[in-house]
Amino acid sequence: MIESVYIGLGGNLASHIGNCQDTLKEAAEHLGQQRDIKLEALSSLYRSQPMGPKDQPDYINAVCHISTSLVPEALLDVCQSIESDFGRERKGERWGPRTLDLDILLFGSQSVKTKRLTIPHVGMNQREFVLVPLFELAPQLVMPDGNPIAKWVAGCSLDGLSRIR
Ligand code: A4P
Ligand code: MG
Repeated sequence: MIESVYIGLGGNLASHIGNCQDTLKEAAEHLGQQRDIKLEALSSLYRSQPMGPKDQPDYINAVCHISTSLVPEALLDVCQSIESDFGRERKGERWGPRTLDLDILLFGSQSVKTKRLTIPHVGMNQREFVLVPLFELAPQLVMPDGNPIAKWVAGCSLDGLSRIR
């Protein structure tokens, strides 16, 4: 079965690819080149203030839409291997700076709750740097709680978020 999947991309450190903007665009392209994954769309890039520790650079965030026949755990493996390829180091600090973070936001209408994976992604409804690019790609989307995404976007604070032209 082919599922429609949304992935959140974020980063706030340069990688060997270049600055964060180039890293995110390249990572989305790279994702679309993997077996059984097709990149359907990438949102605009957004600059956002860090959630969590404030002593780190601003983030660049985006959301991409893919279609895939992979199961969720296999897609997570692909995402984590791309994060490593793009210079991601896990230093144990929660919400610390990183070159690339790929979060599986929505996987069709599936809910997943395993040791490695929680889908829908925890906290996505509260994060303007997820909701706004997701709304750009899928303005008619109905969120897992049954509310239209427009309602969530209208309720979130847009302070500290700016679309990069
Ligand atoms: N994991 C569970 N569910 C998922 C999922 N749906 N997608 C597990 C991806 N991974 C999922 O993630 C920790 C573990 O989450 C993984 O091993 C996987 O099995 P990680 O990428 O190693 O660590 P992390 O990203 O630091 O932790 P976490 O809790 O996922 O943080 P978030 O929610 O990703 O937030 N500020 C701004 N402005 N923009 C950002 O993008 N991102 C973060 C990280 C903090 N502050 C930010 C941003
Ligand atoms: Mg993460």
